[in-house]
Amino acid sequence: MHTVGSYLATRLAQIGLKHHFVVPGDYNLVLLDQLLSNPDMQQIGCANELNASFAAEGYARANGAAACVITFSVGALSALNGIGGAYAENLPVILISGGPNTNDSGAQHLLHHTLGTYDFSYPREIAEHLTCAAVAITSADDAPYLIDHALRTALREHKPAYIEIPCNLANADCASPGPISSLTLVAPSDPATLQAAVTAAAAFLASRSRPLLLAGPKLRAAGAQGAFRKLAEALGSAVAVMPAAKGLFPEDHPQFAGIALGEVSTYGCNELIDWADGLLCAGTVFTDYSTVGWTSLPVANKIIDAGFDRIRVPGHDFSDLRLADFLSALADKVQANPATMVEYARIRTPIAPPAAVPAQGKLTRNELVRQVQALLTTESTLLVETGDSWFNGMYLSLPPGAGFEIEMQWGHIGWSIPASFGFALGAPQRRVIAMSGDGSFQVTAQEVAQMIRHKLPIIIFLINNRGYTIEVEIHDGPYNNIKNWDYAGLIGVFNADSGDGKGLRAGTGDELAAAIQQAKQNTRGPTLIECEIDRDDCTRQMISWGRRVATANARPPRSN
Ligand code: TPU
Ligand code: MG
Repeated sequence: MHTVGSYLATRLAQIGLKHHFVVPGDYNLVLLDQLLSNPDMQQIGCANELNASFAAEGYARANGAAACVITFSVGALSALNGIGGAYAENLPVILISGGPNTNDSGAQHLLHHTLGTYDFSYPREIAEHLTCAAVAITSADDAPYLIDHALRTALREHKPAYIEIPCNLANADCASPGPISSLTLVAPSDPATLQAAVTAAAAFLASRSRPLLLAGPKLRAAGAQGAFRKLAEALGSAVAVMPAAKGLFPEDHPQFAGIALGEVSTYGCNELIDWADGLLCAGTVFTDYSTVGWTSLPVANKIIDAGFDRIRVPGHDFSDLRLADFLSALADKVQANPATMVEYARIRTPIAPPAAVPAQGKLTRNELVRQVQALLTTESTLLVETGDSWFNGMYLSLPPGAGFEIEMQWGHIGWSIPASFGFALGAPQRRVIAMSGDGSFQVTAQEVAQMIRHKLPIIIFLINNRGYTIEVEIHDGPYNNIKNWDYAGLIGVFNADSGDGKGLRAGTGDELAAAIQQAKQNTRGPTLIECEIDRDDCTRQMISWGRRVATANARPPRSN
């Protein structure tokens, strides 16, 4: 026999979760006991709900899905920020909230952790805006149906879901789970629509003399990386990759033509996109950031927009198709046209790696990037934080198999620390490396303590440039100065009476090289390397991008 809580635990384990992230509270304690009773899942405590939601977000990146369990209202409202991030980044993170005792709903009772009114529905109502399914269970009878509905919708849509379980129902008896395939089966594309879409797309590409492929971040949620590669190899064109899709097409592939970010693309890539007369955009997301303040938005009649479940070819709009089905079927139909590849071979000049600077000299951003590049291997996954870390990371060359994670759509500073913690638990075989600015680190620093607790050998490059430099480049003011911390010293604080975290400081190239050596040897905990660089030592790309974004932000209101 199952309880509501053990039913949920079984389902979470069945969809592949080996961990769930929690912050306890009296509304979820009985539920946490029920989840603990499942031997296939480990419960992972976090310092606060924002961090727990980002840890789950990072875990979902590594593992395909994740769960975060928090208390009613006060816990949920903090976690919902990371849930918004999971929505924006297309990750099925399940937010599970404890809820009030069923006897208090509608009984004119006031409860703690609420607004002090008789309304207990607002957390679920808010969650409705940030998830693809938000359910509040009100009886053990309906629990299996509602839990399955939320999980199934999240897995199919690659979006988060919210499940609220009253504190007096978590251990109430309920039905046993049915076959797991009822949650995970994806409906196939409609064959007639698929054929029509492929015919239209193949005709469009055949009518272009210079077709190009552009890879976007939704390729991963759509499970379409393999199909995209198959299409690239059939068409033989150059392949440009958006920063948020970095790593989804191998950078050592002969057709890889660089990172596409408007005027701050890697060398030759923007010129190639301008020169192309037909673009197949697969899983792309065009925002003010990814189009560099709307300066590189592709013209609609020049593109095929192949989205997660919608394919638009000029003059056509097909929906309810699986992107992987479309790309794979199109690969079987296209005629090879390597024109953009030939052109790219003409204009590309191999990018010289940044030169090593005198090792005793003051540490520069360039030298830091050079040493991080040398650290990357097939086993590495690099997580880069909002700020110049985005730009420091996106132009690195990924060795075959290396991973890259960026939260460019939601862009919440502080994401990378809890997300690397979650990622490392979800992918224990990977060498996780995080790059974060000082300002971002101050938002979620406590989660380094969980890396210590779980002995995760994550390497954190903490770039201390004494402030919010990305904001300086967009719009400067006194608000961009922050209180300096002893970031390296903080690790001793977190180790306290037990722990093998290491905090190191690097002010020169030599010191950085030595610190990286120590970090590699520290297999029993995280190593934070505080890299001291000048406040205005930032990428030229962030300066140009920041100016364009500022111009877009400053457009005056349209007069009616
Ligand atoms: O490399 P650098 O100095 O730019 O990075 P750092 O030091 O981490 O500073 C990041 C500054 C920053 C802010 C304050 N980037 N974006 N923001 C705006 C912002 C505010 N609050 C949240 C939750 N997310 C944001 N992106
Ligand atoms: Mg900074």
